[in-house]
Amino acid sequence: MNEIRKQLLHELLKSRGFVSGEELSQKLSVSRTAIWKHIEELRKEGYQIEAVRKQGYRLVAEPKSLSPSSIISHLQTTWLGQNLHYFEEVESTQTIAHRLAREGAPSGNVVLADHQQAGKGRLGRSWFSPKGTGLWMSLLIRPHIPLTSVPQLTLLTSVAVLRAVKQLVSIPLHIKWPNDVLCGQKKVAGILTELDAEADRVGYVIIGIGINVNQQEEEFPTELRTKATSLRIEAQKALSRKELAIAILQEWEKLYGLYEQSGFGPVKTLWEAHTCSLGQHIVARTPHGQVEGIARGITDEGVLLLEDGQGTMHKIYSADIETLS
Ligand code: BTX
Repeated sequence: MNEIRKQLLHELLKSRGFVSGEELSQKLSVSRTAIWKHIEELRKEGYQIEAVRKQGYRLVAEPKSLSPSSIISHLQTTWLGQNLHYFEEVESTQTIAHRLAREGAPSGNVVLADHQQAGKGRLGRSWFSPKGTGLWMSLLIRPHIPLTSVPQLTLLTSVAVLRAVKQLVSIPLHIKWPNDVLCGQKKVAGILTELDAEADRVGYVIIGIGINVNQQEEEFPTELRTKATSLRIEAQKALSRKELAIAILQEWEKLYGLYEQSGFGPVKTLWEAHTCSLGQHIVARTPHGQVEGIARGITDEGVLLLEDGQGTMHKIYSADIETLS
């Protein structure tokens, strides 16, 4: 978002009443005509701004949509999401984030869309991403970590999502290894981590987060109704996608700060406190075959440890898991 517009919005939000055009033009070091032009731009984004002669401008209401300015103006992060790319419709926010990364965009760029026509899940699966009801976003991160540590970021993200949702609504949530946030047995959010790497060096990571926020049951395709749910269905009230996006970005930056400072240990502890996968008899379907056993824990790299009936411990890097009992 344009820097002047960002500051202008900040001034309007700060003041409960009118702020004169003169005062705004002095604070922002631009002409009063420029202020008026930026006000017009904000109105186009859905801000309701009252203008009264000799009194100035007053913010009456913020847009209900996921407009980037309304997110950034409330976002208390230092780097994550400060560069926010919003689209009404995209194929997949992952694709756009990859393109930005290849073009050299810095760590912390975020892509957000109101609707994805071809939302991506893992292993070539698709992610149902209807218009106006969910949160579909991708974070571009350039971490200084070895390739083997990338799964940690998926786990960190699931903790950030769960904690952010809990700030807004009190419903029971748990994490299913590696990437699902569930309410009961149904999936409310999914995470897709993709990376670009050379040898053992991570170039960048794109972390896709998909959350079913305000869908009603009948809005899900029939085949998803038994396995998917939304926050609205569970909480029995609609939630603000904007507030949720802000909470996720803030939680994510905070947890990542902890991760950079103290390593994976503290994040691992939080993940373990919220997971439903450990101690369960599960079957893991991996790209190399199926393993059945008890989920004993995760390693310091975020890899699942599965003990089979013969007592052999298997390291599961990527799989779909199903609980058997
Ligand atoms: P996954 O492969 O673990 O889950 C995909 C599976 O989940 C599908 O095969 C389907 O059974 C089910 N599913 C599809 N859509 C939904 C939904 N809306 N709610 C619940 N279950 C569903 C999970 O992959 C990773 C999803 C990441 C999505 C984000 S959205 C922003 C970013 N952009 C993008 O294209 N993908 C990511």
